[in-house]
Amino acid sequence: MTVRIGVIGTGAIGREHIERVTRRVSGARIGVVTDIDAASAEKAAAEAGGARIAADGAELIGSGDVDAVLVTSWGPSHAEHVLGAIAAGKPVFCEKPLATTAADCLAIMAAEEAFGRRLVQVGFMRRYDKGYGEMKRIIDAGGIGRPLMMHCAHRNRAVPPGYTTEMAAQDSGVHEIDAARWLLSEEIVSAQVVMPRSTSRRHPHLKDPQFILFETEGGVRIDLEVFVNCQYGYDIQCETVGEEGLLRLPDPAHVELRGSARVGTAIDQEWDDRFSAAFDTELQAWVDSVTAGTATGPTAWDGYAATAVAAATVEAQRTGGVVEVEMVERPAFYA
Ligand code: NAD
Ligand code: ISE
Repeated sequence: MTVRIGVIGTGAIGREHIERVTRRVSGARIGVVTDIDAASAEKAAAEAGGARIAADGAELIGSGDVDAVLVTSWGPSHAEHVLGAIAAGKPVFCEKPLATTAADCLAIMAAEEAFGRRLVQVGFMRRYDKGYGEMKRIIDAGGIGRPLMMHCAHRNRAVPPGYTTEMAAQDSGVHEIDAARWLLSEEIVSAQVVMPRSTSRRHPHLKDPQFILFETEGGVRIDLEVFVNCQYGYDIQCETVGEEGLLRLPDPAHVELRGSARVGTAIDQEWDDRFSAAFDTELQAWVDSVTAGTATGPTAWDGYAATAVAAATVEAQRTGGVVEVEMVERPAFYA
């Protein structure tokens, strides 16, 4: 069976995923695309080897020639498309965030539960990165004993003018929120944000960098530096300290260059370089799960939890205090 995928949103990551499905993922092809920007949809349709263009997300979801839906539009539109796919009984992969409000995430969870089986996979690709995967296996096997602390950094070379202070939590830090929950198998219960002085290399409205401090239900402390105008590259760091050892996320392998009295390796410049292999694995896993008829990977609950923690973090940016995360109890459906 070849899964016929419909893509909603043909911007940066939409086009990346179209390319990946067309060239590197097996068992699927891009059948239909749509975007509110007609020129972007046309370009993407051509790149997909002649995909059909649907008028909008609703038409695409309802089409008989779409088996599964890939949502890569702007965050605020995700809930509408994901709810539409669930109503049509079609598997849906949604880029992060699942939705921009906890209420919308809860509506998605309720719809999926009413449907009776999982249809949603959320695009937290770090779970498919080799280094994060090894960290998870070792922590789960007790290789560093009981985890106590986690030190993380999320550095982007630069961000566009539309990037806001809140996005440090909602758009960038949300990856660490999911990774920490997943690595530690614990929920995050509070957030606090400390603002160092800002870099002069930022857009004037933006507070950058930021230190975010999280606490899990079991008392693990996580510090996260989000620095989205660091200038030198795309740099993701994660260190987990346990009672009997420490795990450090490996830097991506690059050849070592010796010359001019120095030794060094390249630093990836953008997220799509750093996590390219993880994205490939993630989308292959999604296609395989669609073929098998059993959803896998990050769930709507994971999407909800990440959005709830990001919301508390945004509140903490405003108040400067420790803000408790407001979350419902995990439904048995997502156990
Ligand atoms: P983008 O602005 O480049 O592209 C978004 C596209 O969606 C645009 O072409 C826009 O016209 C289209 N669009 C918006 N609303 C639409 C709607 N209702 N119907 C159809 N098309 C619509 O943004 P992007 O960088 O590609 O990000 C898209 C999503 O992917 C965001 O949620 C973002 O957080 C996520 N993302 C994830 C990662 C990751 O590392 N996993 C990286 C980048 C972006
Ligand atoms: C972007 O949306 C992503 O998800 C990238 O992975 C992240 O590094 C970047 O900061 C976000 O803007």
